[in-house]
Amino acid sequence: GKAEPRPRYPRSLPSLPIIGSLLHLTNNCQFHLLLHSLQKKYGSLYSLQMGSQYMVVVNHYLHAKEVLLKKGKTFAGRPHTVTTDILTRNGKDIAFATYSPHWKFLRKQVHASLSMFGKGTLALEKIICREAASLCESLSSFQDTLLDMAPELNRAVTNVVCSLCFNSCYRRGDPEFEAMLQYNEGIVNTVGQKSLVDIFPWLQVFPNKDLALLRSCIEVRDQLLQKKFKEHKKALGSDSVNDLMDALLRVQLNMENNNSQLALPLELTDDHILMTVADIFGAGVETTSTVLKWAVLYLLHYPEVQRKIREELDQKIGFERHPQLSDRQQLPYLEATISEVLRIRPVSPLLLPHVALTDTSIGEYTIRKGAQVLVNLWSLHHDEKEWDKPEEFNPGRFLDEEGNRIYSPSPSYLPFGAGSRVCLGEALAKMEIFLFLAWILQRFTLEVHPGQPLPALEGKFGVVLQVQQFKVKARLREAWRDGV
Ligand code: HEM
Ligand code: PLO
Repeated sequence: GKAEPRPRYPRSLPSLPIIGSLLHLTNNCQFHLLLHSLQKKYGSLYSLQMGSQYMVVVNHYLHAKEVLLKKGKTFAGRPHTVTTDILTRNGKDIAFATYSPHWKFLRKQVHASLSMFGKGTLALEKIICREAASLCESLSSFQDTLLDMAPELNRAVTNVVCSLCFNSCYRRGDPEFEAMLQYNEGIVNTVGQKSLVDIFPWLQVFPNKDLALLRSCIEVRDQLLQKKFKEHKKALGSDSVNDLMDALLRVQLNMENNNSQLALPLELTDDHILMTVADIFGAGVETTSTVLKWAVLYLLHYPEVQRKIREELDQKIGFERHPQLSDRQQLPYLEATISEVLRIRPVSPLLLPHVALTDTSIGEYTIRKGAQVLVNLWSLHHDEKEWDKPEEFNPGRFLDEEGNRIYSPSPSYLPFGAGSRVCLGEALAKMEIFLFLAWILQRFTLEVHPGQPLPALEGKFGVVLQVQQFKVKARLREAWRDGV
């Protein structure tokens, strides 16, 4: 008779010695770079064993698209990890929740609210421009001194998502804002797969400094969320839906009233609302501010790029009015620069881990149910067959010969992921990055002191690819001096 074809599994790294070196390397090496370099020896698709977890690493865009798009639903699971379970009350959010009818429903609701507050109205553009104006004001008050822009950028993006989620915003020095910055930093530094407890869950029983820090940060976050939640619940009687929290509370109310009409017995608990808002809030702040910091750092390293953006701004907008969203079409070089920043330093170099929900395959390889899949976006964005000199920062690669913007010169480019887990904030993030950079560069020249060494371009791998701290001088341009 005919024999069953034998399953072919991805080539696997020798497990014991590698575990040893992985654990050793993740502390000071960059996990995504390590996984990128392992391709040389093991090919673009390989597997490794992390503690008890079997992981498949995808480094080529064709495999990535199979996982995210063609078989997006099959690979829409997320792993349980110790730290994200603590962060999200066992996956009651969107980003870290595995596939379920609940997740699907919640994602749909949030998507709908975000587009309602976003594209549908001019309100969001107004909010971003209000924060851009305040950011520029702060920058000019620090004029000619070396400044760490991170807290200023952070406040600007925080206020945008704060308006979106809670219909409120913070002034500089507000203690609640300072507390938020602090707990966010703590969470970013402790959550995610690099921490050992996520590889060896049994380590949890031992006292763990990171875990204790994570817990205390989450406690501060929860108090803040709870306060907002109470305020919103109290005000829900009035008809207006002003923000994401209102919108979700309204959905909850409607569901309680006509649950019998729903096809599935879904419920939207208070925990789901809190964790989802926390997700959007955290994602909204951490990602956008990280991209802005990367953009500023690259503009310092490549002053000719900065000069070209300013020339484009001077030509198309001038000094009589502020940049607005409708200028995006007219500023292809700025748009290309943003695309290039997202290519060369992807915010999320390994996306978030995906999990196979059934037995399936990638290419010719068999993948078993429960396998974790890491899509190495870094490898996609630095593939030498797809990108000419991938480590070179060159916005021109996103432009055609006339300098008009082309969408993407290579299919090996997915800064926001793709498919059923694609980023929910892509439109919002792009609006913010565009407007903040346009406002800043219309008014300021960003520089470091002559002779001062430039901050390094290496990132620090974590739940986002972080920039190391650096200082800049924002010099007000000629046309804006003397109160013009
Ligand atoms: C997920 C990128 C900004 C909300 C993701 C993923 C990536 C990503 C790569 C993971 C996709 C996957 O696992 O396959 C980015 C980048 C941003 C950005 C590069 C900024 C330039 C934002 C903003 C928000 C947001 C501003 C909030 C409004 C989310 C959410 C998820 C997500 C909720 C989880 C989706 C899911 O698991 O179903 N993002 N993001 N992101 N992003 Fe973003
Ligand atoms: C950032 C710190 C917050 O306190 C909590 C939080 C929530 C959602 C996370 C975000 C953090 C980091 C960036 C993440 C986002 C969900 C999607 C996004 C992981 C941990 C990306 C880039 O995938």
